Amino acid sequence: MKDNMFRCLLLASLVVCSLGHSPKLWRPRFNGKIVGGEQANIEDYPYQLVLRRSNAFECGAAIISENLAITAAHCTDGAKPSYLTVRAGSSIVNSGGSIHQVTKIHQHPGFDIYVLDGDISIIEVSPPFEFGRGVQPIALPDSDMDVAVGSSADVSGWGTTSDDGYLPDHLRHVFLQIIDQDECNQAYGYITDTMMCAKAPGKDSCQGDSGGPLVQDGKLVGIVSFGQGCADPRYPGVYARVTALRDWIKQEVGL
Ligand code: 4AZ
Repeated sequence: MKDNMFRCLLLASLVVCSLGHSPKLWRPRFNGKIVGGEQANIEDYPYQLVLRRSNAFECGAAIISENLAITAAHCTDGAKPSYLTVRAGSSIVNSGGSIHQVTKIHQHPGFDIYVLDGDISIIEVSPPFEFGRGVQPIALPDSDMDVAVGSSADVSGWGTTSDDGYLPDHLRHVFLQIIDQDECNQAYGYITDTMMCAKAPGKDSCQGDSGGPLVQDGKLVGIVSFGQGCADPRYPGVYARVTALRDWIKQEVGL
């Protein structure tokens, strides 16, 4: 009897302990998307790049001219250009398209690694992109473009399909709504003028989408920057606000 009780206790603690070790097992999972999005074809997102560091998937990026792309500063921070390459013209993260060496990094001088203020880098690549059906630049917005609260924007990438989830092989995208700056700051407390927030129920960018494009009306309005978790209704996704960084881009590379 005692023996049996001991066995029960042992079993119970094993169950409790293993639960304690894998709490994520019990978290709701969103169904296989960027988070909550769908598969996308590179021909519909021809500006989308894979940014690789030492040949491993690192981040997203977006083509802005024949030899320039934009990504997040936190994706290039501390890297030598020679460590970085981009893949253009492929829906698949690890194959196809063309590979281009990064030759120079223009990291925003105001980039702050702690709060991710000014989270933008322009990268120069060689050889230049060969524009075609799956390889095209995305237009930059004017600095006075109105990115209205409640308006829709399209984010794409090869990031995880749930918080701490799997990295998909195939490009995905999802539509989000731009949200009010004060509302976003209420969630985080350190939202600056170079940031912008977007969300939608059950939808978000996620780990690995960083550096990738958020597009509205054919213009690059945001760069995936950070978020607390993914698709958590309390925490919108945060993007570098390209309109606020527009003058720096012009000054830095003349575009
Ligand atoms: C990341 O770690 C990341 N939900 C990017 C975007 C978001 C969260 C995390 C936004 O790359």
